[in-house]
Amino acid sequence: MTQTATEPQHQTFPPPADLAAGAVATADLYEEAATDRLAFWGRQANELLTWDTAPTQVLDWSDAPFAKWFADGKLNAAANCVDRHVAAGNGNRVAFHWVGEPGDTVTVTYADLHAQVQRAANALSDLGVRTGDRVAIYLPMIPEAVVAMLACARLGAPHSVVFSGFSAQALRDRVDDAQAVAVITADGGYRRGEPAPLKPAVDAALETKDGVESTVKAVLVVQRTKGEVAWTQGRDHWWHEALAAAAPTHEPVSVEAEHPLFVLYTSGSTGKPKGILHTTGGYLTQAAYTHRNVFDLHPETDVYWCGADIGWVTGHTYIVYGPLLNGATSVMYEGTPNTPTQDRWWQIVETYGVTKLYTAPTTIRTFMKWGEELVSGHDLSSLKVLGSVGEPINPEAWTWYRRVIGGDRTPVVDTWWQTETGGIMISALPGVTTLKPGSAQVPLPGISVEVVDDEGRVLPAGHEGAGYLVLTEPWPGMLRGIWGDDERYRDTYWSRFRDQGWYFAGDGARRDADGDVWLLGRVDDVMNVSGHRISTTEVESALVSHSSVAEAAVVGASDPTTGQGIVAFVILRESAHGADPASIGQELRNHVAREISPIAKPRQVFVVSELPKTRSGKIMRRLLRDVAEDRQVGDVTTLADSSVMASIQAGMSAGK
Ligand code: 6R9
Repeated sequence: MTQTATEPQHQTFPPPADLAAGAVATADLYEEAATDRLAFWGRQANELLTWDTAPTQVLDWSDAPFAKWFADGKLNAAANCVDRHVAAGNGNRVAFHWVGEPGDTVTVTYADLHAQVQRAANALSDLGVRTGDRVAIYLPMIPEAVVAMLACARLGAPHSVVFSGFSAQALRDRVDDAQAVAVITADGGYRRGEPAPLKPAVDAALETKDGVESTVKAVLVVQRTKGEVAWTQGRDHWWHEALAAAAPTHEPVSVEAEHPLFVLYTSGSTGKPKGILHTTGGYLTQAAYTHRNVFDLHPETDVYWCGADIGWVTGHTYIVYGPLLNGATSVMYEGTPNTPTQDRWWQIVETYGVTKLYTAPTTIRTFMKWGEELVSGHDLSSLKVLGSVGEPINPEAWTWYRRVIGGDRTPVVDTWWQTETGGIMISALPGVTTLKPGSAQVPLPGISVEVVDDEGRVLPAGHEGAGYLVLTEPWPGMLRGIWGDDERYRDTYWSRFRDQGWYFAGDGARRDADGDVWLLGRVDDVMNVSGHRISTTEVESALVSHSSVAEAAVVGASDPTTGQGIVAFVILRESAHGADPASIGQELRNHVAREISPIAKPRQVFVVSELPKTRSGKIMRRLLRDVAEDRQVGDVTTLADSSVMASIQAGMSAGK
């Protein structure tokens, strides 16, 4: 495996002295966790959460791979996120500075959350929702989404948040799989400057299909856009009316640590989405611990902003549970970054004095594409730590993020984790780690990670090597299974390295001589060209290091001579628009050959105006592979914008 020889990758950035001096996490954490990992997690659980019954056990792994953490403890998630902060005298602290896309704003304090969550829990209970029942949440990014999740948690009714951009069919599939008894939705939300209706999708999803009735008995509808909605008497209820009619106080249900907190669906390599199950005590421990330490959270002074959607695990752990457990003040934004103008985010950072910002590489590269000028007009000096999540971040995007957004000052933490892991697993600590752009670096204290070869042999320390990323010890936030499918849980994660008892994450990784981990993308994204293993990320990174390229996606297309050939799809920067596609293609092929090696030289480079992405910002390489191999393009239903593939193909045939 060769390495991209781009400049930024070889730079390192020690922690800023002032940040290190006041950091909540110090190097001692690594030592403490290494000395006694379980005692370390026991301490985190006890210090970061408030238990009704304190746990005496840490881990029960006797029924592996089904873990029990803190099993004899009892607690309530909503009480931990809200009530205890109010009880401690922090009711007036802002939980969310919420910003609507049209420009309306709402300030939600912890006391406001407390009042609303209690009423919402009573309203759900009045509609027949009981502890253990599943509730689907299909809402835009409005404060009620947080209230809805916490109201479910207060009752011990696991929520299943379905991204509001998903179709009626996707909602029905998830409602059916979870056997949800209620849906919480809205009349609509704002997206790209327009009200986008949501309720019609719920109505369609809940129709009787092939004689099968949905399990949903009640639908709560938040009024957001005030558009016309169809109404099913007896089933549908306005959220504001139900809350007004509900009793104002509600006693949180104390549940066992292993009581299900939520099910969140994520796509696997096969068609049917997997309902990832998370439980209460362990998940919350990891959410609070990682949010506090990775973002160096000082709840009294920080203004934290995670730009994800609550329909994604990042929204669950780093908009709702982590920040609220830690008593943080957050920004929450409803809309898209370019509505009404492309500097909307920087206006928000400036207005609220955001100190910690967490987003995805795809968003960062979009901002790069839009140009630095949009940023330079804003005062972003409040920012102290920047985070990245969702895919490998190429060194160019990393250094741009640090330089342009972070004013050449802020650490950038690249955080590797999954829906399945519940919280961050691999990341630098901003006051401790000397950063290397492009590397997620080291497992957090308490987390055990290895890079292993095909036979499960751990790559020798002190040497460069590439292989598979595995998690060698259970961790508190780990999934407890796939909803209703224990067999699939064992097969998907625990069969590849069954003998060793390791969790297989499905990601390729490289370890450098210092022991730092570099994620290489999903293993199905690792290409094999003439017997050389080359990761899509590596080639993408090289392409993006060229001054003309804003964004790149690379796939391995079957090739009669080399096994696979590398096919690249690139979006050019504004400055390179109008360049001749043939000559720029040739130039980029040579550039990659120079940056990595001639074996990594793309067979073809297509200039496109957009890339197919899921709603969580992941490039759907499967679809690009279909194009590269000249096949009918497969299922596009999980794309954020299903018209992208048609425009790519139209552009390509025009260019042929
Ligand atoms: C949180 C989240 C999980 C997959 C994961 C990996 C990729 C996430 C990454 C990263 C490289 C990072 N991924 N963070 N790859 N560096 N910092 O994204 O969850 O949607 O379940 O995706 O995303 O491939 O396996 P999820």
